[in-house]
Formats: sequence, C-alpha cells, structure tokens
Amino acid sequence: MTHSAHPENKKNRKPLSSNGTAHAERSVKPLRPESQDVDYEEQFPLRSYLSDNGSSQDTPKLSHEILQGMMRHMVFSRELDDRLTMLQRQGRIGFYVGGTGEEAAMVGSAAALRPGDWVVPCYREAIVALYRGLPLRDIVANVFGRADDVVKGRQMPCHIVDRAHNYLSVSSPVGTQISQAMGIGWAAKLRKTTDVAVTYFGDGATSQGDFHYGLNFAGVHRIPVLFLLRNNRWAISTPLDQQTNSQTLAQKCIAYGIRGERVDGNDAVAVYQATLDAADRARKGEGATLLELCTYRQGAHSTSDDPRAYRDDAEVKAWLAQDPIVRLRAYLTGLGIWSQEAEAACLAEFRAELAQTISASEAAPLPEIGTLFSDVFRDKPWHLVEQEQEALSNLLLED
Ligand SMILES: Cc1ncc(C[n+]2csc(CCOP(=O)(O)OP(=O)(O)O)c2C)c(N)n1
Ligand SMILES: [Mg+2]
Repeated sequence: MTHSAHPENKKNRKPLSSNGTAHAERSVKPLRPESQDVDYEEQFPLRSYLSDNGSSQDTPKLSHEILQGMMRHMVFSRELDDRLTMLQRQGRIGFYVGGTGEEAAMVGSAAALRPGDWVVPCYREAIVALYRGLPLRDIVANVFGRADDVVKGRQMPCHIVDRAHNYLSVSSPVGTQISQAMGIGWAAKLRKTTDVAVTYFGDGATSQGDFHYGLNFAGVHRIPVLFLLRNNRWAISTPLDQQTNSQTLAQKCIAYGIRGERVDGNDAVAVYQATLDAADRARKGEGATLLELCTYRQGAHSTSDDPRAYRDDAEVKAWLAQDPIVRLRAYLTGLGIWSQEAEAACLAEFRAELAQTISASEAAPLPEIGTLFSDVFRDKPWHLVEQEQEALSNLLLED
C-alpha cells in the first residue's frame, strides 16, 4: 500500500545539498528522539495508492463522479491560486494565501464529508468551501472586501465563511480552530446526531496549546471530530525539524488515546479513503482521529512571503515531482475518465466565471461606513453610537 516514491519515505530521504550548509544539515537530521527505540514510521505507515504514472496498488474503487469532481476542484484550486496571486501582484487586492501543492489534502478530504458535517478551517482551504457549495463569487468578493462581501470587508482577504454549508469563519490565530472543532463535535454528540466536525490545520499548529486542548478533550469524551493536519513541512520559515523532535506527527495521537494515521497527502484517493474511514468511525461513536496528511507547500506561505530566503531549491524540486494534480490526472486518464480536452473545457468555463466575478467584485462599491459599527451587538451600546456619529460627521466635513 505504501507508495515508494513519496519523499516522506525514509529511503528517499537524501541530503538536499552537498555544500554542507546548516540548512541542509538540519533537513537530514532524523526526526526522532534519541531516548526512544520505537520506529514510528513503521508504526504509522504512509497510506498511499497512486503513483505518478497513473498506476495504483490496492486502490479503493471510488465512483467516477467523485473522482472527476475531485479532479475538477483540484484544477480549479490551482487556477484560483494563480489568478488571485496575480491580482495581489497587480495591486488590486491586498493579500492572498493559497494551497498550491496541497490540493489533494484539501479536496480529497472535502469529497469524503457529508453536507451536515461541520468544517472549521485554517486559511488555505477555500477550495473545500467551493466543494461544499459556496459560490465562487463569495470567495472572490471576500478578497476584494467590498460591499458584496458577506463579511463586509471587515476581515483580511481569504477569510471566508459559509453559514449555509456549515463552514465556519477562518481562524487566523494559529491553532484556535482545533478546540473550536472539538466543541462543535461535542455538541453533535450531545445532540445525538451523526454529524462530524472536521478541522484543518498545519504542522505549526501542533505546537500550540489548542492542539493539546482539542485532542485531549476529544479523547476523553470520544468526540466525533477529525483533526486534519496538513503537514506541508513549513510554518512560514520554520521547517518541520525545528517544529518538533517527533519522528512523525501522527504518533502524537497515542498520547491522547485517539486513532491516528499517516496519509500520502498528495494522493487524493488515499486522503479520500482515510477521511471516509475516520468519519465512519466517528459517526459510529468511536471517537476522534488525527490524520497526518503528508504534503508540501509548493509556493510561498502567502503573498507576503518569499521562501527563496530560507529554503533549498532542491527540496522544492523533489516535491514538485510529486504533484498531486499530475498524479490524479494520470490515474483518471488511465481509467479512461479524463482527458486533456475534458480538462481544458472545464478550466475554460471556470476561468470565464472567475473573470466575470472578479470584474463584478472589483466594481462593487466600498462597504457603507456604518457597517463598521453594526453586526456585533443587537442593541448598539452608547459608546458605539457616539463613535459612529463622530465618524459620520467627520466624513460629512471632508465632503
Ligand atoms: C498565534 C499565532 N502566532 C503566529 C501567527 C503568524 N502565523 C500565521 S500562519 C503561521 C504559520 C502556520 O504554519 P502551519 O501551522 O504549519 O500552517 P501552514 O501555513 O503551513 O498551512 C504563523 C506563524 C498567527 N497567525 N497566530
Ligand atoms: Mg505548515
């Protein structure tokens, strides 16, 4: 079941550079506490089915509709990243944070969820919201932050929310979403529903207190929550081996008495099946699972970052050869259910819709100044009333 070419596999770990730089030395340091002799990579083998050339081993038979839906959304996600990053470079939006390279981790898991499940996201998973039904125009309106934005421009770009599809507002403070999801899962359990709460977070978030609170409480109370850890190996400029001395991140489940698994995060089928299995267990009352989705942040952390300042090109190159879109495309082409023409057609349609929503949102008026003071209190307290009056009268003076 283990796909041998994945750079995460021990035998594929090679020194990244021969020039002996501190960075290269750090990168080959085994992630393993000296005091332990358990091999956690063996205890948590990487679940993987698809290879880069389209061949697969013991692959679960997913419906063609699901496979094609995942493929389309992975292609859309990459396109959205490219287009909105360009808008930021052109000075038309202030900021963008995408998920290039992590499409299988996001889309594969989204495809395995049910409409009633709850998603408590990090900031990269806009494609999960799109998969669940959030209109593209809402994602685009949010990056422009104008009057047509659901949150009326009061959030940073890429901080979407979709009440209609149980997609909570994005959490920027690293890790806070983990304990929120645990609470939602607990509510689902108390209400005796079969809904599952799902949260996405990064390797950096495993060092936050919320990781401990969330996983510990979920373990004690057998809460139906899925902890989807996108291990993309970097937390802005902090590499994984500076984040933890654990050999794997999945093994952290042991301490909390919950299940855990390491999954090839660049294999959409493996992510789909691992998520489905974990959700099924949660729905049956078997509690939480930590899934370490082993993937890689191919690009910058966000448009405010330049990773060339801190990471080795050779590392990036090794992971580019494991691209999740290439892999799923090869598999679907081999099954005879995808083609260059099919991809070009769906991409053309997506691009047209994206261009149209970008024009519409860019042309939308700015939010009314009064929206700065609304939506927090049902009855506005006196000090807000005063501040609103002051702001409005200053505006009148400027006119
Ligand atoms: C509590 C807190 N500390 C620092 C930051 C600044 N910050 C934003 S994203 C980030 C890195 C998070 O890395 P990781 O959890 O691995 O997620 P990734 O961005 O790789 O998906 C940091 C340090 C923050 N938003 N919140
Ligand atoms: Mg990370």
